[in-house]
Amino acid sequence: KDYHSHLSPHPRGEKKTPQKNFSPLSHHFLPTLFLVFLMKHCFHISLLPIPELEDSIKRYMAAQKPLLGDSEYRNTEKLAKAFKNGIGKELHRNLIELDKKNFHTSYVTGPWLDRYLSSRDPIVLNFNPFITFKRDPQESYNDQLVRATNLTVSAIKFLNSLRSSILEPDIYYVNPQWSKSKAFKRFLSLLPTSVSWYGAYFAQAYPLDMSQYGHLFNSSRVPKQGKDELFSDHGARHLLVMRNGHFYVFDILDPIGNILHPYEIQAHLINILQDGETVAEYPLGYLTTENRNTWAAVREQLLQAGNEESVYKIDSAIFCLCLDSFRIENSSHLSHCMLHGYGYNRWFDKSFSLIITVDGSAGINFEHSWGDGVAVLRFINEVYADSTKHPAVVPKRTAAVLCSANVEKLQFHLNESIRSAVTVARQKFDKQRHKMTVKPFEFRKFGKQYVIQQRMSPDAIFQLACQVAAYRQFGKTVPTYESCSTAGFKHGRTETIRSATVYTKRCAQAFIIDRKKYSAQELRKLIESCSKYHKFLQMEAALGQGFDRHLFALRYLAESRGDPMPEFYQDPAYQYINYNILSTSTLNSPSVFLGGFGPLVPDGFGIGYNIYDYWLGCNITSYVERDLDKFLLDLEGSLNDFFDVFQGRSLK
Ligand code: BUJ
Repeated sequence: KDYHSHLSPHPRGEKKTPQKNFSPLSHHFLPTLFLVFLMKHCFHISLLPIPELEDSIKRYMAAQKPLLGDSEYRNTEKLAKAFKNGIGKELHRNLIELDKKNFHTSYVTGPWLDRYLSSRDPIVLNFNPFITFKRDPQESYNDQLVRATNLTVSAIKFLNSLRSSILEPDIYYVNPQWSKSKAFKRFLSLLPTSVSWYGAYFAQAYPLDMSQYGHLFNSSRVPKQGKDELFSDHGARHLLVMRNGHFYVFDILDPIGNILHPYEIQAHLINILQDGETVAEYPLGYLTTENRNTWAAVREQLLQAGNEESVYKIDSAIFCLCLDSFRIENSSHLSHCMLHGYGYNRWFDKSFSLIITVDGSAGINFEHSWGDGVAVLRFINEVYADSTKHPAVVPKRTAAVLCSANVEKLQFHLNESIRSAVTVARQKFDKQRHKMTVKPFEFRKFGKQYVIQQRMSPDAIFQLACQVAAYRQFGKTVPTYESCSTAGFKHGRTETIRSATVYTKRCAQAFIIDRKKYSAQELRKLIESCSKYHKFLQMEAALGQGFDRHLFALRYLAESRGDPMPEFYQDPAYQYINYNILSTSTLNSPSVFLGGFGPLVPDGFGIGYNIYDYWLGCNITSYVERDLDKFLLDLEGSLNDFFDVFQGRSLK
């Protein structure tokens, strides 16, 4: 079945291969993925593919269908056709030529980075996501100082592995029990290097792009007028520590890359904790919460006022360790703390900050332009595993001598103009953060295992529940973004899964408007069709066969050629589909407790979720509390309805 066939027959009249039960995790999907990777390897086609323009337009129209009325749809169809046969064709040809000339990277890397760096919106709340670590299973290790030392040491061990090129390749394991086993590794080591990759492919272990790690350490986003820049200095050996808005640095590596003794690191942190007891009078961290042009201007003033060296030390530090001075009260407080904090003890421009509170809660807030969730998650997993299995320091033991000579407190010369910029930034940030609500939600009636038993996709079911909840709230299907990694390709970043579909719309209407008219069996069929189509879209996106990045790159090309913006992009329907009311992302990890990110639009939701074996959970952000409570109730209602249907009960 051609899943886009509800729109029009395939223009060339070609018959598409049947696509059944495809999902990145299903068995049907894997041979395809296997073939793609094998081909990539054999023919050295390792780049993200540029989809056929015709396919992108078809996928775009399929995604528009549930969002538009009949006449709007016809109008958009007309514009899409004209684009496909006119300027779009030329742009597409041009994009392919450019891509061929830039063999070292993917067609989307430059434009996507540009999109991030050109945005003038504050990065906090709008871009930087957070991910928190689970607590250390040994409660006494959750002491702030002990945890900060252990996580820092493990993070530096990761850095050293990366620098010595001994970090194991990032691999997506389909059968982790087998392919991660010692026996498999032994089998691989016996193969000649030239064919060992094939061994990995046969074991269904797929390598992922690791180029983003180049910006994980020693890096910062630097504000500039019009477009920011990414800065890295891999020669720097110091750690940046923030405490109550004060900045401290100390060399954590010696000149040949050896890490300081863990108890020495701990002693430095004790010094910092003792020194920075009161909040700085003008905490410069607030400036990183500003509009990027405003911040760029103040930064220039900072440099001119004689702070170049201190600013350089912040930018080039290996990473930023934020030692917060309060305890976490509940999950919602934890999310607020990690997503935006109180502003004074953060430097949001840093590639990532490791944040640790008094009760030992720990998390990462990361700047998004340089990398995506997959890279950060691997780092988090390894740091968590190492810090809990091989802790560098133990509780209730500290270094005998607390030498503070090696810790430098950064000093700044601030003039009136800079001081007032800090005050203004603080006022704006405080206003904005008070508008933000974050709430976790847990559903305990079923999880991954149960949905798999129903022969459906867990991800599709959660996405469908969001669609039904949104339909209840907005009375219509709304534009939805689900993030999908394309790290399976060289320099791949992400593609969008458009989880609002004609199938989910039909299903939402059945559950909301006509709920009593349908039998449980009929409703189950509707859910099944959503699940199948979602799995298909998920597979397309993971293989770089979505439409969002392709259309985005063509638009970027038109802009950079100085062309007038094609009518296709001026269509209100194009603007609308990119006004994503629901922004969603999921991750699955044994080390993660919570995660989240702000909504993409002021009246939308940011939904981070995870589907565990026997339950599912999400963490939702919104700027309007009232809406969020209702959304959560509707989400729960939808999941309860699905459970009734799965159990064969009709709806009441
Ligand atoms: O798509 C992209 O290009 C990148 C996306 C952008 N966006 C945030 C807008 C979707 N970025 C990511 O997807 C990174 C997100 C990283 C955080 C993910 C957090 C999800 C974990 C939630 C666990 C919730 C558990 C709740 C338990 C009660």
